[in-house]
Amino acid sequence: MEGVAQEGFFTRNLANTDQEIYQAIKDEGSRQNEKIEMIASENMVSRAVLEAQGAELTNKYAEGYPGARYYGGCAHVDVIESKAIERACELFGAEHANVQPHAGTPANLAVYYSMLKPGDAIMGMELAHGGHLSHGSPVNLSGKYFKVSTYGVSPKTNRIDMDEVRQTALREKPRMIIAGISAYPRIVDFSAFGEIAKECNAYLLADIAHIAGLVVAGLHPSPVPHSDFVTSTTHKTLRGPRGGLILCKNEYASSIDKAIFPGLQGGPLMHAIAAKAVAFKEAMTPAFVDYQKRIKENASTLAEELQSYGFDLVTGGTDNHMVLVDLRNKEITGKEAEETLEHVGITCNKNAVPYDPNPPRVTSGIRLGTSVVTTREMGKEEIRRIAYIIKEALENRRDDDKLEKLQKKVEDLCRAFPAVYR
Ligand code: DSN
Repeated sequence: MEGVAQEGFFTRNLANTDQEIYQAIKDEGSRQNEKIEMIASENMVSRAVLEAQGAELTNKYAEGYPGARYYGGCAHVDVIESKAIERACELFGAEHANVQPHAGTPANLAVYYSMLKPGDAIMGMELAHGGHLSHGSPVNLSGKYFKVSTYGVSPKTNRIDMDEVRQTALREKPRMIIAGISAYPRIVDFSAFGEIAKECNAYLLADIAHIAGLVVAGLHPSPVPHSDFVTSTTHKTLRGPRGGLILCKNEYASSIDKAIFPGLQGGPLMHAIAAKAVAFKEAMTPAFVDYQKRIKENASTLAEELQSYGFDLVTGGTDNHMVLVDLRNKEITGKEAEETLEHVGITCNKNAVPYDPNPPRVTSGIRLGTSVVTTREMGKEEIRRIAYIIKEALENRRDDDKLEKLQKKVEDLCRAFPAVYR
């Protein structure tokens, strides 16, 4: 007999259960479809990844690892996590993978926790020059628990200066060096980082959160042969669900696994791990390699077009999926640019440029990425149109009629390249 409280529990859908949340999700789906998404750290997953992420696995506790769990009933989630681990290792040519980190920052914290003690010295890239909060920023746990030194980009080239990295490392003697970026449009020389880490007897952690897809496709040198640890998110160029990943040599496998569980996290999110496994499978295909090539081509086209309109780009161009625009010569702040572009339907983020005179909530730049528009199959022609809209919007930001016309152009583009899950 069905109890009143249970009625429809297994059958009633979200629309009939919770209109407010259902509507907000639908609205977000429409926003994603109707706007041009250029946040460099975002992407759109396949229908298959989305399906795995929303599956019954959300019900399962599975603390521990495949074959060594603290709960019964783990036979099927063991299959899933084992596949995810196997695929991650194959994809990146790694000896060991931990697929449980909930996101990129916990993945980094787990690496620190596995090898370091509070007060140990670490060295990471200056956040204001394109590094990441979890690489030793004073407002992050990594900056509070460790003695941090930083390297930055050269004031002349805006590129990482490997001589400076070496000198700082030899002087500061970090136990761990972090090579990784979140706003840097050029190749990271992991091989040179590896040499420096060896010379000063430091561990090397490479954080490839942004560039993992390019690494898989062979379009950015892999850090795996040069690093003790590699961390990544799974949702940026890699185009999987939101989540984290750690790769390491076998000698560190047990320390890393213990650092994630029981060290830092409790139960793994098995639905997210299933979605990671699906994304890793997708990333093994020639279509994925082709997709990464097109991301890079689109970023290069965007860079060339913006330069032709007189925009200054940090480092003068790009080697990856992102373009960092220095807006100072256009006399507009990053904040104003982000707001203006949002108004016409292009979503991006304000971003500090190296040696930025403006504070982080204002900034002098914007960061633009091409992962999402490339997922929508936009190519060079569409990128040219987007660059034109960006230029026109920023140069006519007080002209409401003009902005309205540009908004229509964005809508036309989005209609021609739909991104709707069915
Ligand atoms: N928030 C990510 C980014 O935008 O680069 C990094 O954590």
